[in-house]
Amino acid sequence: MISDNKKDLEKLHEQLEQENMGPLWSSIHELNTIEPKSKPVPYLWKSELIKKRLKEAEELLTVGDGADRRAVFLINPGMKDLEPVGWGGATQTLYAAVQAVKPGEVAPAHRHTTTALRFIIDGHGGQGRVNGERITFEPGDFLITPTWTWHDHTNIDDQEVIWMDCLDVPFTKFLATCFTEFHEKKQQDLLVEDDYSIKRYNGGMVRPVDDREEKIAPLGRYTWGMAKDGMDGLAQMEPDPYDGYAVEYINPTTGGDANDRIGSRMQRLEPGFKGKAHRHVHSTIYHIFEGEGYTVIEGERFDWSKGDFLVVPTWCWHEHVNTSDSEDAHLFSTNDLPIMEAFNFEVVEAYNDNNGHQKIERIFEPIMSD
Ligand code: GTQ
Repeated sequence: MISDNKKDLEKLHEQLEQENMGPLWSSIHELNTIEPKSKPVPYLWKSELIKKRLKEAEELLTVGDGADRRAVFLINPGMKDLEPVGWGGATQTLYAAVQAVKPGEVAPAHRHTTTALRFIIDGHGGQGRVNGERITFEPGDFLITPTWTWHDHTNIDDQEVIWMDCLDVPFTKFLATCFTEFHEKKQQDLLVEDDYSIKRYNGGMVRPVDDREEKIAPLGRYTWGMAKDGMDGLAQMEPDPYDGYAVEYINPTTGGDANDRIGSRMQRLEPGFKGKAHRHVHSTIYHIFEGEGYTVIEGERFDWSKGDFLVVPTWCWHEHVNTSDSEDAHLFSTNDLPIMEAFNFEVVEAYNDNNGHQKIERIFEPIMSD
């Protein structure tokens, strides 16, 4: 029984709050949720808007001369009160940003315990140095700089280069586990020949014999061609009902995710593909690399096209559709599956009603650039 003396109960609750305590009897359902309740909400950022703001930043700051990086990060509206110091959070674990490097700029070398990866969106002169290796960046490439690996970036072309960054910032900030170290030099020294790790993995699924031992970043660059070949193979068969032809980037010495705490995928939705809905505990950030279509999340339709970013938070029903009848759609995505799996949290559920499709009840209106 809980007393019906509301006044005295409220007084006790206030008293507890002032004394930095709380009444479990009135908040137990907030603690023990029947199912996961995500603070981050389904959301979409348009490419044009992000690019416009990046362009404005180009006028205002120079990378390597005052600014360490030029990147605009995504803040999930549901995360706003969780991240009062401005470090961004697209989901409760993952941070994403779009970074621009102008010709000749050098983003200085550093390393951090937060884990990082990049997906090249546009431009041809991008280069990175990772633990002493110079790595070429081309559009469609996926690059990793896992925990505590030195990294700096530059652009040797005459056109700007832009890419997506994804880091586990919200996760490491919440745990307060981030250490960062700045390199004494702006660009770290080259210790091995250029594209060393790419040459070592030229064969794809055969590895140099000394990589029997586990390494954190045996391969630094996964080219668009590798992902494309993988999807081309799958495309000779029936697509997965939820994700079409989807591959994940793996560490060839462990078979696990390429990046230690972030999962990454590339998926092809063939023309007219209409995926079925499911939900899972892990959260996902999608970058539309090519194509157009929409994703229905919890009954809301999110229309997307090339360059947009979309978030599917924890435990939200979602299904993807390619609206083109002639062009493939390619979605790059990052997820927190490695974190969920490490703690046995992952659960997947298929949507069984209505032949696997949600009813579209709302259409999301993104903020557009003016
Ligand atoms: O390029 O090293 O978007 O350290 C956030 C933190 C990019 C980077 C980000 C970083 C970087």
